[in-house]
This record gives sequence, structure tokens and C-alpha cells, in this order.
Amino acid sequence: MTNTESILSEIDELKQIALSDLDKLHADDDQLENWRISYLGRNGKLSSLMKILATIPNDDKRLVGPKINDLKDQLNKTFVDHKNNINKIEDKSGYFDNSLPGLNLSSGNYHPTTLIIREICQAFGSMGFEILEGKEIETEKYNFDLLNIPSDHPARDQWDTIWLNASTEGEKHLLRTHTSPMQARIMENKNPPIRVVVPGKCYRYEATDATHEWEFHQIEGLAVDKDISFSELKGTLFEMARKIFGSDQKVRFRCDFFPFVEPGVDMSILWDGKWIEILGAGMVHPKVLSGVGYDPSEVSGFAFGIGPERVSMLKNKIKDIRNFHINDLRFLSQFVR
Ligand code: FA5
Repeated sequence: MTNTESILSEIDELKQIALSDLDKLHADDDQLENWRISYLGRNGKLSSLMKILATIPNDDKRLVGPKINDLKDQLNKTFVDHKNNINKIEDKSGYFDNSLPGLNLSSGNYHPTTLIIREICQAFGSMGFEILEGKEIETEKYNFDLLNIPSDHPARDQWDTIWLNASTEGEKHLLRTHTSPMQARIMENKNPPIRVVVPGKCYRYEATDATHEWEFHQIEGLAVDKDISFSELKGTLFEMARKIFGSDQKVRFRCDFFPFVEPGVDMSILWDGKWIEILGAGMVHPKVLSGVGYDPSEVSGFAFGIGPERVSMLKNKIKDIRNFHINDLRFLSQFVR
């Protein structure tokens, strides 16, 4: 083999070895720099080839010289690309460092309102109540009229209402001010015996403060059957309070007024030495029963409406109901279940 043939084959060999060596390097560290010095440095392998170039005939130099220059350009470019690639993406395909710590995956939690609604519904579920949901947009008829709240009744003033522009066939629509409209809707579609709870959102056009939101939840309850008495109302709500707050929980019933029940009560629980009201309730008014086609002399029932956010505030020592809506993870992430 002539000197020229030997240098040409050395160029090919060097190219293969250099590229294969570079391909094995996956981190931008000393090894890369060592590769560069070893092949492209002043005393590197490419420089040695240049020195041999001086020893071959001039005619052959024209053939061999450009080949060495091409190799130099190719190695330089491949080196820069390889280094950039390592820096740009941490894609170390084929390379995995088992000793690296794992990535922390963050997972979401249920919202505290969802948690308390589930807990309360579960308490009633264990007493034989089924769970239904209703519509947030209601008609005047179901939100007020069928609940014995006529348009001139002062009780309508209690619920400053968010009326909607949409009206079909003369019916006025609103964002429901309570979940009680579901009482009439359920009784219209079912025959007794009925035992049902209805969780859902309500809206009232009112200023917010630490215990009032304009958008909040209620859980409506309704039981209708032959011979349902007030003592069953008390027993059911007392049992719910014990399931939610503990077996020695004390409760208090006081007279209250809601046009759709007679008699009406509110229930408070003894919490931190104070009586705190958590719900309104009563025996379903005979006018409500007859309004949906039931015979009040045949069936009777009780109904109640609980504010789950208020229950959660007591259980979890939450000072301001507005925390439920401000979407602050420092608050929300405390309710992991
Ligand atoms: C009612 O809304 C009746 N529909 C409840 C009822 C149902 C009575 C069936 C009789 C029979 P009241 O306005 O008191 O009643 O609300 C019931 C509960 O909802 C309150 O005890 C409270 O826990 C919650 N609540 C009422 N207004 C708000 C508000 N603005 N923000 C947060 N919670 C509220």
C-alpha cells in the first residue's frame, strides 16, 4: 500500500471511530471536552493526519487535503450538534440513570364542599334516603308558587332573587334560591313512600359576609308516606347530626317559619358552647301536598334544607364561607381524603 492509500484509509477509519465515540457520550461534561481535544485539538488525531499530509507527493495532496478538511468540518459540526442536543433536551434515549430521585406527581383533591355533601348524603343514605339532583334554573311556579309562597307573600322578600331574562310561555325563570322546588318536582313524579335527599347549588342576590355567599349549596330532604310524624323528622335529623358531628352531639329544635311547612323549625347544634343553626325543616304543608295532587288526609311528610358549607365550617373550624370560592390552594389542599 502506498503512503497515499494508507492515509486515505486512515481518514476513513478515523471518521468511523470518532463518530462512534461521540455517539456514546450523553452528558455535557468533561468527556465531551476530552473527545474534542482528542480528535480536533491542536495535538489531536486530525492534526497528526495533517502532519502526514506533508510527506506525500504534491499531486496526491490535492486529493487527500480536501478529504481531511471535509472530515474536520464534519467532526466539528457533529460535535456542536451533539452538544446542543444534549443541552436542549434531556432526552437521554437509551440512557437512564436509575439513581435519580423520582418526579413528584401532584394530584388533586376533592373540593371541601364536595366532601361534606358526600358525607351528609351518605348519612341519609344509610337511613334509606336516595339521592337525586335538580335544575339550577327554576321557574317561579316551582321556586315559589307550589311552595305556598304567592307573589304578594312577604316570605318572597327573604330570598332576593336573581331573575333571568329567559321566559317561555309567560313563565318567569330564575336561579333557584333554595333546593325546595325539588320537593314539588319529586312529588309530581313519584308516589309515596318517598325518602330522598337533593344536593345542589342555590343563588341569592345578597351581599356576602363571613357566613353568607350569593352562590352556595343546600341539601334538601323529603320524606312522604302514610303516618309520617314530627317525631320521625326529629329522629332523622338528630341521627344525621350524630353521624356527622359525633355520637354525643346535642341538637336543639326551635319554632321557625317557612310557608311550605307547618309546623316549621330550625335545628341548631351545640358547638364550642354555642347553639349554631344549620338547617330549616318542618312537616310538609297540606297546601303543598294538595298542590301536587296528593291527598293530605292520606299522606304526610317532612322536609328539611341544610347548608353544607355551614356544616363544613363548624366541623373544620373555617372562619369565612368565602374561602370555599376563592380557589386558594393553601385552603383547598387541607381537605385531603
Ligand atoms: C331555606 O332555604 C328553606 N328552603 C329550608 C327548608 C327546606 C325549610 C325544607 C323547611 C323545609 P334558609 O333560608 O334558612 O331556608 O336556608 C337553609 C340553610 O341554607 C341555612 O340554614 C344555611 O345553612 C344555608 N344558607 C342559607 N342562606 C345561605 C347563604 N347566603 N350562604 C350560605 N348558606 C346559606
